[in-house]
Amino acid sequence: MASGTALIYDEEMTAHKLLWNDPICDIEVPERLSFSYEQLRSYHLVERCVHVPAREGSEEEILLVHSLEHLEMAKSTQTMNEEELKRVSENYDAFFFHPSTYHCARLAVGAALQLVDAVMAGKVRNGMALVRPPGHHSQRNAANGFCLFNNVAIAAEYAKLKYGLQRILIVDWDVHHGQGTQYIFEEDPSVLYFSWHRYEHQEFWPSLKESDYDAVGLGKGKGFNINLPWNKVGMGNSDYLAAFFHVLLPMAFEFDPELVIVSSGYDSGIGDPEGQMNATPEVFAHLTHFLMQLANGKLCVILEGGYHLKSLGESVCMTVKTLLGDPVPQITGEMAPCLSAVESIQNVRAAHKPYWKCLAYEDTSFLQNLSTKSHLLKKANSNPSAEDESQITNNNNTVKVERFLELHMKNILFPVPSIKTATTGSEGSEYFLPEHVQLVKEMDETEIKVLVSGFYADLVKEEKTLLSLGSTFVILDKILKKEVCNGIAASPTAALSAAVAVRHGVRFGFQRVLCVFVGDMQMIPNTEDGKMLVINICEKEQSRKTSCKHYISLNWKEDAGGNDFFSAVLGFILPVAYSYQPNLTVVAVGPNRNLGISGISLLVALLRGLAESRVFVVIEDTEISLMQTVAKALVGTSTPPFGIYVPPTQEKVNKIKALRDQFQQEWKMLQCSVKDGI
Ligand code: X5A
Ligand code: ZN
Repeated sequence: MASGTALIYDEEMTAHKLLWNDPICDIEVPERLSFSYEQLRSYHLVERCVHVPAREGSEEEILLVHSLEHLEMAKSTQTMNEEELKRVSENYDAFFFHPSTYHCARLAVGAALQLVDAVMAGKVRNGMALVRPPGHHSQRNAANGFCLFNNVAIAAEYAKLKYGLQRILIVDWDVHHGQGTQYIFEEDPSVLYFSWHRYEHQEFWPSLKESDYDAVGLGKGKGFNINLPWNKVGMGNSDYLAAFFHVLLPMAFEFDPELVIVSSGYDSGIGDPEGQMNATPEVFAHLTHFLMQLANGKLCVILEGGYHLKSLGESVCMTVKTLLGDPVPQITGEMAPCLSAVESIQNVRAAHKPYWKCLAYEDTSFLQNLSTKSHLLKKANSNPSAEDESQITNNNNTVKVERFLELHMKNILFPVPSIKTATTGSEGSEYFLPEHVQLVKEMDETEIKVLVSGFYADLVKEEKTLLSLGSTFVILDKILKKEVCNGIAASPTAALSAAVAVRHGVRFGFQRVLCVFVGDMQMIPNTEDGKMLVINICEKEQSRKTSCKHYISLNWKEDAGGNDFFSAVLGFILPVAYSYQPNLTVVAVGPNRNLGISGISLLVALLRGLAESRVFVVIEDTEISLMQTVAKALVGTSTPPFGIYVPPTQEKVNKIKALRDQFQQEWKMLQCSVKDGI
């Protein structure tokens, strides 16, 4: 299994720059690259990555996507004087040529291809390429929006050709629509293209009809182009996360890509003059973490836009840190998507309903408006509401932005434990443990008694039960003291261990502990004080009714031979968990588990996104392969294979929908339609 993170940076790409006055283009500066790299250096991230050199992309490689005329035009600019350069530049919408532009653009293409090679050849697991000029606006025969060659599109075609890939996912989280990429793959079902973008009912550049949610692809490519237009500025962390939970991730898991490429623009981050959005750098850690669960972890991140240097640099660092497997920082702010975001999410889900099984049972009957285009909806929305507040405050938000980034600094500096995962085990168990897992000694009986008597006095009488809690305490303490990030224990009484762990965590001072139970659990902790949220995933209908906000029972029996649990994880469990924002997560796997190994490890891997990756897993099942796979998911430096994804049945989809309806008032990240009263 490949490990390591590639970083590609070549100072030569800073040579491309604007030589004359142009208020549209003057934000695409060389410092975007050098400052991001400096920032990576200052967080000591550079030395933790595998340095991969850039190279010039060959003419042949550029021709995989572009026309010969386009290539020849670009080549001819190398020897032009300023006046000539300016004249050619005027042929395009928002592009500038410099004598070094052609060379830089070839390096940008080559850097992307080097990254694909490093990942596909297994030299590294994932990586990032810092490149200029960017690529996603560039079209077969045209430069556009600061882009000359479409680096990401060429990388995808190259990967198809050289490695015979049949399914590639391109995630474009830049704030602009990568219309160039859309045009290139519009009819190609082997490339799933997802883009969210500032749209404002077609008022924002590039102001194209085909950037709207109903552009789903053409011919054989129908269903493989996903546009999520943002019709308001000020979108934030929860809007982006909701878009991933309810649009991109379900479709991506169903697509099951062999490689994921990110068109990684950070102009969608806070402070950016183009995007005017509010998402903080931490959100990019989460987005990266989600995408790392696809394609066996094969993830190539390639820089596109991003024009607020500080915001850009911090977001790049968040991305690389996450690629390296570091704990995922906690996200701040209220966890509820705004009405306009939910509207867009609902529209794109409805538009894609015919093409994706995970959306097949989507209720669209209430949507008489589906054919109503965005610009018509706009009229209905035009009276000022609370939602416009973000737009208003945005006018003078420099102070706010600086404050956000300052807060963020606290986050990125949280200590990274050198050993991340703790476990106890019998003699010899170190042989089946993945790297970076530390074996710890169990506690002795007296120590345990003292601890337990503090809250479960009755238990102190039962010697055997008591002893079984030894590993729970020892590991949990290491997590609480931040000596390790997370841990795993085998226990003959998983439910009890989990209950004790939760109480211990609350006594330690955690305000919110998320507790996920899988299988038959004899003991459910009392959730009345709101300091814990229990999600009980069991096969049998529970006698206890699921009416309380802090106790949720989810009946699930995974289909044999496939993993359909991802639909419940993305559509329900993660949205609830992200709404709750726990400080600690406890997962207990009891007897008669109703989920397969891949379902459980996917759950654990995704729960690493919460509580700064503080997760304690206790497994009753002594099956070595389950322990091993879950330990791998916890470590974060390798991705366990999640098996074959099977789309959920109608019954399952309806179950998720019913739960969503039941809980979306309490746990707002569940909202993905405006149907009933938001
Ligand atoms: C790569 C990128 C933006 C072009 C904006 C032109 N391009 N107004 O972010
Ligand atoms: Zn952009």
